[in-house]
Amino acid sequence: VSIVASSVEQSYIMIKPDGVQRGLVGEIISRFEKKGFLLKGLKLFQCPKNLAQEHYKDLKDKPFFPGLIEYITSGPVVCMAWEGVGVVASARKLIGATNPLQAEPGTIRGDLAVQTGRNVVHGSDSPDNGKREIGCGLRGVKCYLNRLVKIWQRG
Ligand code: FUP
Repeated sequence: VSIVASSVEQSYIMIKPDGVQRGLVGEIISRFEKKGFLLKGLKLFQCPKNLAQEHYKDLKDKPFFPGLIEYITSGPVVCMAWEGVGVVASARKLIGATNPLQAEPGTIRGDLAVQTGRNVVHGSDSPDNGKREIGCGLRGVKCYLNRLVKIWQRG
């Protein structure tokens, strides 16, 4: 991945059900925090089938699509919006190759996973998909955060 972005972007990062079940939430969040990106939204969420299909709509004709939807809906996921300059491409470097056996050591998948179908985390592949996927996975979260800020400001 070559990183040429110079503008502030948002990437949708989702810890998949295997990452949550294996207790890797803190480890994964920590890698994005240490890198220096900003966590803008987060929720623990049991993804319904129709939303999983919408999130992965570009892959709907692939033979692995039904198995992918079953996996993503098999337990809660952690949906996050991370913000920063070049975050979309950088997050994909931090995450590593789709097949964890080909992912470099030091990447999340390279260090923590072995199977493509259980690769613990998702990251948007473009700034436009970042916006679209945050709209899918974090629907409702932004206005919830804004409400909380208002409540805090009121004291
Ligand atoms: P990535 O962007 O690295 O998550 O990879 P893709 O968007 O190509 O694939 C999305 C998900 O589909 C992967 F995380 C796992 C699943 N997949 C398979 O199960 N088999 C494949 O051959 C390719 C992808």
